Amino acid sequence: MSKKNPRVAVCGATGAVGREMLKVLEQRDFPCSEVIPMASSRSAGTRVPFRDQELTVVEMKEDSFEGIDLALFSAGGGTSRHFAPFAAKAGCVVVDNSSAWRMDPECPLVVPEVNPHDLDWHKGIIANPNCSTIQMMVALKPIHDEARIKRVVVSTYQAVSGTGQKAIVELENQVRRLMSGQPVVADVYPHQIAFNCLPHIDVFEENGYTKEEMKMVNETIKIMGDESIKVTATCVRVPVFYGHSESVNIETELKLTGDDCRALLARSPGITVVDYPEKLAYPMPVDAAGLDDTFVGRIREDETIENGLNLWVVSDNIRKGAALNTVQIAETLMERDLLRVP
Ligand code: 25A
Ligand code: L14
Repeated sequence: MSKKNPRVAVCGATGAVGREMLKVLEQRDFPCSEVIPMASSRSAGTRVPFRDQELTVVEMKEDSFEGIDLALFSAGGGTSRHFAPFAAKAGCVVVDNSSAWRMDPECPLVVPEVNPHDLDWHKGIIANPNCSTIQMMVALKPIHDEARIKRVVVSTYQAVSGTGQKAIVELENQVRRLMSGQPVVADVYPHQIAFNCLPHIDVFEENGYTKEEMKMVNETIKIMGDESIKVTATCVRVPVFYGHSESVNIETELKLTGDDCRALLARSPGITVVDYPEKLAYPMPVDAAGLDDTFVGRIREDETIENGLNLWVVSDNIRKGAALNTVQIAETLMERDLLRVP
């Protein structure tokens, strides 16, 4: 890479994740010579805050990527499938938040704490995993290295911000209407989300699981680079604004006591252990919102099997689950001198 700082495009800059990307680039003082916010024609001309200025959003087009070194995408799967190849063709490295490229064998799927080495073989498009998968990988990788995970049973409690800005507004509006005795309006979700739980995230597949559940199954295997790990998931939308929570039950080959696990996770990157039941201290989404780490607590041995553990894992889905992980991938590319399309 040339020694000059890269020009960076944020594609989908007006969305919940895109706005957070701008914030994370600013907070981490990401070395860039320029930031160009892009979105659909609907939002071209709107202004987004960055550092002490406001940047004007430009419409993303096929030829928008000339002279841009790095594009951080969060504009939905269809948009990404269409535009990312144009960017890569123009020599711009893409880090994409959507599900479009995750299972493509040509595209690394990366959590920097877990598999940074997979960036070495990128061909221009790198995928950022699903938010629920990312935080589970951060928590499980140290355990897998130490005791080999055989099977994972996970249930998620996912915030509405995962669906984007429009879902945040829908939950706010439903709460307001219900508290003033008016009937709810549901546009984004198929049912009322305020004061409710929906065991349904993304679309249903033929096997009866949702696409979100199958992402956790398939992405885990790709990120861990281990086809022997069995994962089964139930993904649930809950009326929380920011922060996904997960109840994770694991079975390991080797014995790891609760104390071993607590000590192991406490010294692992990107994790804060919050596990003081006597003080009623455990991870919660309202505490994790706006923070970078993955928080793990309620660590207990599963007494029904020989080598098993239960964990409660919480992280901000818009930060570690999306914008932060994307920027960390970009930072790792720079560190490894990989910011170029081979
Ligand atoms: O297909 P997938 O992978 O499953 O992804 C589907 C959705 O998931 C979100 C993302 O929502 C995406 O739309 N998402 C993706 N990865 C995620 C992850 N890892 C993830 N969520 C969590 N974790 P989003 O809200 O973050 O981003 C939407 C952005 O995409 C832009 N976009 C859509 N089509 C586009 C396009 N950009 C370029 N070309 C296209 N063809 C979209 O642009 C948005 O920036 P937009 O400006 O048209 O925004 C649509 C309308 O949204 C409203 N709005 C946006 N932000 C705000 C807002 N209103 C109020 N306040 C805001 N802050 C506006 O009304 C605008 O018109
Ligand atoms: O990244 O919470 O695959 O609605 C799909 C569903 C992002 C979040 C993905 C949600 C997502 C999402």
